[in-house]
Amino acid sequence: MMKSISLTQYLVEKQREKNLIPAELRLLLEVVARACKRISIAVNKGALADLLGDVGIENVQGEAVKKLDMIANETLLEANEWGGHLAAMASEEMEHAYSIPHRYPKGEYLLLFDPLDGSSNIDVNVSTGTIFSVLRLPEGATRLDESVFLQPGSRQVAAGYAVYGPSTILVLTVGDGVAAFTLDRETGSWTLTVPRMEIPEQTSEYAINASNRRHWYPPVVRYIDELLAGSTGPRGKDYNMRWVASMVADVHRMLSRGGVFMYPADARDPSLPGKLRLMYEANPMAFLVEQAGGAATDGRQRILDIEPKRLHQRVAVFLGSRSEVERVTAYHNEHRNG
Ligand code: AHM
Ligand code: MG
Repeated sequence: MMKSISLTQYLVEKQREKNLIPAELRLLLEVVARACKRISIAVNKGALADLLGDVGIENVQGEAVKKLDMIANETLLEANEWGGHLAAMASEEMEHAYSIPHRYPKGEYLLLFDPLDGSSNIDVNVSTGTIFSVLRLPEGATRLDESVFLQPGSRQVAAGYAVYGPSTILVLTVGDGVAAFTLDRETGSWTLTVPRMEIPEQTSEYAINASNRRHWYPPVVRYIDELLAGSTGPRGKDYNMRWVASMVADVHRMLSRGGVFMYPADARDPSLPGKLRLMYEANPMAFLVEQAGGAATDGRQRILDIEPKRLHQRVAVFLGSRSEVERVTAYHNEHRNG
């Protein structure tokens, strides 16, 4: 039988081989993984522990907060505030950055997260997940406010997600490929199950919420219509569509067997450049996807090159198999250039 490798062993070895994970970063990643384990247990208990349904308030995005959204957020904050590895945290569920309480030492990293992504799936027993992104505190930063987080995604030192599905799986990059760890509920440990995830360059599967079609801009309509035309259209082959409405689950499928995931900007509210949030949804997913050999753009430029202006800013997202992302991005550029 093959010897199993734990998350801790993987992190220690990555440090030994490539000097990529200093002790503070390892502590941070292990604490995040431990918090995800707790969240997984809560998601799993669901109605048995009266954990389904809304809290009765709206978050900064104007969305109803679910009980599990709040529990996941508090779990991540509590787990991470005392270790001395972080300078501050930011979350989809909190309007402002969270400073580490004065009673604890501060470290040099910043943690951003979407504590429970895909919240609309909580009450219907469909996969949800936690997405996280790790940045360094900029040198010379004096105030630990929102501004310290406003760094392009290319500066992330680590990113990942946990998907709470039939298995709980943690997918992680520290900038040297993407690895997946499955939670062994009997031993409580994260076990390396996919040492290197790779997205095939070609695909015949895509993910988009097609109910928004009437709001899409022309490049998206053009691209999707070509996929729908299948073997009788310009692409000359049939495509399959899947939409879980949990970005973690859709991206996990894509990292596992290829595909292209899209949440474009649309005409519903022209002031919003898409639905997904740059700092704790698009950036960490773009980092993972690029590390797995795929591509990620907003229809114009590489997501990881975007200079963020606000903590909760939204962005259009096209990510996955390189050839498809390049094509849909080219359609946007052609449209812009008339
Ligand atoms: P959330 O962070 O509030 O859960 O919203 C993000 C989710 C993504 O996981 C998913 O891809 C998308 O919203 C689904 O949107 P829609 O409801 O339009 O299908
Ligand atoms: Mg989300």
